Amino acid sequence: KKQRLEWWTDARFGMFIHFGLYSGAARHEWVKHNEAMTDAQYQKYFDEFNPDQFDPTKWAKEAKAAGMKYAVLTTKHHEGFCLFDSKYTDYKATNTKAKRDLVREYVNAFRAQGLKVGFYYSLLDWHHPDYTMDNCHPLVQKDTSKANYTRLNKGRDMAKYRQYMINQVTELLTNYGKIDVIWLDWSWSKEDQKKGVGKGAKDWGSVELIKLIRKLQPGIIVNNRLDLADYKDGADFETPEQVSTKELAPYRGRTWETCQTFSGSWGYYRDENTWKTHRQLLDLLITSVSNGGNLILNVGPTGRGEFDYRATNALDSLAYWMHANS
Ligand code: FUL
Repeated sequence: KKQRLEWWTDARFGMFIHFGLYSGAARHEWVKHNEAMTDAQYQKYFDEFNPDQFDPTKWAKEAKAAGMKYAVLTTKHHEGFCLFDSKYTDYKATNTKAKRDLVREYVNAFRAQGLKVGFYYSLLDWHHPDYTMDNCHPLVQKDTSKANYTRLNKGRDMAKYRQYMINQVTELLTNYGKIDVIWLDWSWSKEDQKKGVGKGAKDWGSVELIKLIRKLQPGIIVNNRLDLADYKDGADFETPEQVSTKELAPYRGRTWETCQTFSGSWGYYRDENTWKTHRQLLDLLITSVSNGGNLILNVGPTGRGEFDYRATNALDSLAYWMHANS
């Protein structure tokens, strides 16, 4: 474990990229949930998905200039849409106006810039017909009564969805060469699992998944959201999300990566006005590194596939600081 983590602990700084159908909606990657949309209502974002400015070489150059050493891209977020050409679904980028396997282009572009490549893969899936509904599903909303779950979950079969995940993780870890990080997202607390409103290791088939991952990519680094606390060859690192700089000190001595956004949401949110200042971003980086952790800073490209000017400005400012100090 120590050996496989060597490059990663040395790297310290990475780029998270959240890109999907929600990027076109431009108001949070949870928009389908937040606005309780049905598949039919969400379909327009698939029909209009057309990232004509998608150029991962540009992204990779900005990441590299800012001092980032690796990246993690959402191959599938909670909405269920796949940026890669999966054999197991039609809900994928190759079937949109993009007509391309965007994951392949990302992998090639980032590798060519000398950056390590990672995949985010959502365990939650708000599109798959066999995914059973839980308290985060767009269609559940406030009615978390047993009767509502029973009604909504009629005919859904998590065993089939587990097989779907196995198939897709196999594709991702077989068809794109060496993958350096896999970021699986996420499991509920033990209390929510006990109450029957949230999912964990049993629902995901986590032990089977991790065994498969380790078999397909022996050097890969895995985050800790599979609910594998009881399994010894489980997670490699902890993932404190959007915590303040004050909350990082207790992580000293552990293996961790704090994930952070520019403005609050992960997917592009055009009208969010809570962007961190460049000084705050620098503080986050310095505090993370000085407490012995990594920082993975997120960019949510626009629906057209570009970085928003505010993101580019922030990365430029980090690049300037890196240039002056390293
Ligand atoms: C969370 C997700 O629900 C967010 O949308 C985002 O992907 C973040 C990194 O993890 O749990």
